[in-house]
Amino acid sequence: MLKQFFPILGRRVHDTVPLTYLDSAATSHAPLPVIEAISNYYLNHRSNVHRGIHQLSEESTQVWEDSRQVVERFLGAGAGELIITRNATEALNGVAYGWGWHQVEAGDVIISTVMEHHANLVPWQELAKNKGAELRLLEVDEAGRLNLEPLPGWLEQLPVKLVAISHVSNTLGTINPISEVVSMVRKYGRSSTRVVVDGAQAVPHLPVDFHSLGADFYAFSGHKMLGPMGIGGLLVRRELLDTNEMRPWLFGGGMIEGVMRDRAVYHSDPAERFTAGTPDVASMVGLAAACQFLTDQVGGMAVAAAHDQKLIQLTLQVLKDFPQVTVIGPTLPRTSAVELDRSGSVAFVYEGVHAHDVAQILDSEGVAVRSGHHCTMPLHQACGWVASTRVSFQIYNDEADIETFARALKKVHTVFGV
Ligand code: ALA
Repeated sequence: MLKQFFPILGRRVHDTVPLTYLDSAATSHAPLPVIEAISNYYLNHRSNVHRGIHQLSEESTQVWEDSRQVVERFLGAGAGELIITRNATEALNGVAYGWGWHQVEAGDVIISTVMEHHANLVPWQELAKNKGAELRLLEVDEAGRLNLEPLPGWLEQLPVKLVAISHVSNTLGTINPISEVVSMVRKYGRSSTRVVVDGAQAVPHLPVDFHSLGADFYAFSGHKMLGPMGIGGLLVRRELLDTNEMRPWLFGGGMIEGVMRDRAVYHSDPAERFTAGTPDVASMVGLAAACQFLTDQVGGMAVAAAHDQKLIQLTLQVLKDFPQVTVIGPTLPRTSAVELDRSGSVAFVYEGVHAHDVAQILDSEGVAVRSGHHCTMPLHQACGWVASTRVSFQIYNDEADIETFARALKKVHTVFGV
């Protein structure tokens, strides 16, 4: 029983009701080994990294570097390919400022999709606006899958500099075919066209191998994958670092080899070059502990993905008993030969009751979900939804949680009569 590693899941809310936590797509919980790793760092090793010639500083530097290696390996990245950030949003902004600011020019095209959460859309709007570039969005079909049909033509005919796409949609749950998109970009795009993947909702549930996916950039957050809040990363294809195509966007101490009165020489090692200022070592230690937990206690990401599929199927099954509920995103596999291409969450519209009211009733029964637009306003607008309610999962959720959710949802009907 993995729940025993998460003491917070044993608490009650509203004084009496046991908590049923189904909001892990917003933020997951951290298991005891992650909390203990952070606490152990503060109790025994806290000191600045790469700065002191004393034992604590050396220990701190060692755990910082070891943690980086653990995370790089967990995601199938090579040494130095991880830029450590506060979260996926900062990682995506890093692509905009560290790459886009000097690569994108007036007349260029940036392609994204209407299903992106705001972190993988607003930076590109800002970049396009500042550079005089055009932002084009791929649309979704009725089932909640991307319509990739226009992509080869756009890549062939337009000066496309960047394709920005989420691996898993935080609202539809759709798993996008990243390898297929990367292949299209390599086949039809220019040699300078880059692909950035927002992996915030994929890394917590799916095995992710950066090199196999073939993307140029891959962003993720620690707090959705059982790690601490305030730590995440950007994986960057090594060649882009070595050729200086991807450049630092934060400057100061720690990332330099030498500073003159009027200029500075930046560190040749990318692991250093992209770490300006004192880093959040404790959170990095916690993130590495989360990767270790997912590998050792959970049994690896294939096990996590299978567990996630089971919870999705159960949720889709219980929602069939609610004729007033419309599920958002794929509910059937694309073809009979493949698994359902969705992950992490099930969002729905409850006909006749606003999503915030649904969430409030669920909360009164101890069931924590997210309601509203989930930071995907363009998607909600495109699909004509005012708001939706989303249940989302992690490895600590079980069948009993879905049953509690289904019982609580019946109360919405009792209260609102619809
Ligand atoms: N993007 C996060 C979510 O989906 C915050 O809830």
